[in-house]
Amino acid sequence: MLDGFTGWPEEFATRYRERGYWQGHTLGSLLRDRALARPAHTAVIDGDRRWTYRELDERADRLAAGLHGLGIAPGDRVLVHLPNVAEFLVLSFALFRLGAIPVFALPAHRETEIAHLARLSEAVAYVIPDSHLGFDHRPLARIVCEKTPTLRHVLVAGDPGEFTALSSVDADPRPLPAPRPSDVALLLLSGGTTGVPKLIPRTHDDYVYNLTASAEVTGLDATTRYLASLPVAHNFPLACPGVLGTLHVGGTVVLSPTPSPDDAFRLIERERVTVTALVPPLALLWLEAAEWAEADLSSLRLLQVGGAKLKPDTAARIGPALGCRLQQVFGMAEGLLNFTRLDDPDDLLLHTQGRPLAADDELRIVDIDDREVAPGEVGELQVRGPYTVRGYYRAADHNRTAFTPDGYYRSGDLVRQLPSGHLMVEGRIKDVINRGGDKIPVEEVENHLLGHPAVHDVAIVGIPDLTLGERSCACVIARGVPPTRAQLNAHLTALGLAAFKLPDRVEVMESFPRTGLGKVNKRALAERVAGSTR
Ligand code: OOB
Repeated sequence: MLDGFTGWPEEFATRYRERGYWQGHTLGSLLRDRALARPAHTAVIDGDRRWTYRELDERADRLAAGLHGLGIAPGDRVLVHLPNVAEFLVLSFALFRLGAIPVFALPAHRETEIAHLARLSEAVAYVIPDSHLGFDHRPLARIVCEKTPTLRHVLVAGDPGEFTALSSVDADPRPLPAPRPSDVALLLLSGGTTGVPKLIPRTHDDYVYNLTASAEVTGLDATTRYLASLPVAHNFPLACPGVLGTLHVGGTVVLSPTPSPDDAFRLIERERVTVTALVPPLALLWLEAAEWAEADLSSLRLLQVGGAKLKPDTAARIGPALGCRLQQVFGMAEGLLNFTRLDDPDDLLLHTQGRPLAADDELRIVDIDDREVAPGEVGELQVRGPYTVRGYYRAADHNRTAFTPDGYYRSGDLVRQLPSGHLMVEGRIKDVINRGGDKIPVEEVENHLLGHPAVHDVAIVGIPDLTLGERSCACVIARGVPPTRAQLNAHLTALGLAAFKLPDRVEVMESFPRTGLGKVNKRALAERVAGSTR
């Protein structure tokens, strides 16, 4: 078993097997089953490339053999930093089959995040595109190599420069030791915890359930043509039901290089896309673009929106403007997924973030002392269940506070639950800013800002924003001449921080409001900043 992985207690594992959540399949076998059933059906479309199920399946086998030949062994971690390209799928299935564990980084991540993920996971290989949206990944890989003693290979989709071309890692398929369904299959990045980013171990058993059950509530079948608009390294477009759920039902995955209406609308028309997933700010952008765009979007049947709270008035515009049904999704990489159902009445569809996927998702809504609140009241959502993890990877100390002694994950989200089981997300108590679906780990950015010579103290708070839901504001107590936003952001960029984490605004002040215990009172601070005009 992977060290640093907290599994489910035996009694729960037995229950989840008995009740059919864990069926003993691996992610690698899922593609094999489809390839046997419908070999000539198109599995994936990426630009001019169209691969059938047979082709994707064979490529995954050849790459698995090639990676094995490089010395990548079952249980080894491989840091995957690819955008929405067909190689992402081949590589993922190759690793699943080999039992090596992909660590999925987001395309926006840069040196700080990547070096941290590489070291935390002790990655043996790092897989990148040559360049993506104007950013050359090879110089970044050079730095990551210097900082990561375990890294033995950099594999490049495209022009490899001094590294190895991913396309050259290929060998005749050979029998490989198969992973067990209870093994960790992948590591996802947490959207928000304190301190440094955490990794979330997902097993074959639990992730196969995650994507299979998601495909079912989303109504996917072999006629589905799913457009991956959001970066597929994220749980939502990856497996809720996303690209993996689509392949599981034998549908077709269409990869969009960006979620912009320009790219996505063209693909929806050309490939007759039926389903896609967006975060709320992009849904707004699509609504605006649909007013003037000439593309034919009539094939679109369902738009999933999640990752951040969707406003009811935006939700109400989706059906009429895009000619498709809406599904709200409130999920987390740690596990729990909530979906509005396809036959939900409008009031639930527009005003709630859905209800849990599994009958065995155990939800508890609690007050500050972990006592359950009265039905319908707002409290923190805690959850355990057949696809919700029991611990972050290699984070024993943090796990003691992030999970309750009886194994519930403390989501940090404030919700209320309706008698129907549907949840409404009302806020959060974790120190994360949700910038339109991009999660900013506040403490991490504050720590980097404290390293700037003109910063004596700093506290980052969210400020309401019409499009993004919220933006970030860094409140700074200066040391000497107050720093400008440009200077602070140049500092963070030089450290190699993902761009979405850079403060949208900087406010210099003399002091921070404090709580009785002397901690920064972020709520009062946020009110102070929201009150000042700019
Ligand atoms: C998804 O996953 P993560 O891990 O990036 O972020 C999880 C957090 C949740 O704890 C919650 O704070 C927020 O994102 N969130 C929402 C939301 N969906 C996620 N807040 C309000 N309304 C929603 N609909 O974001 C994610 C994972 C799987 C599917 C969909 C989203």
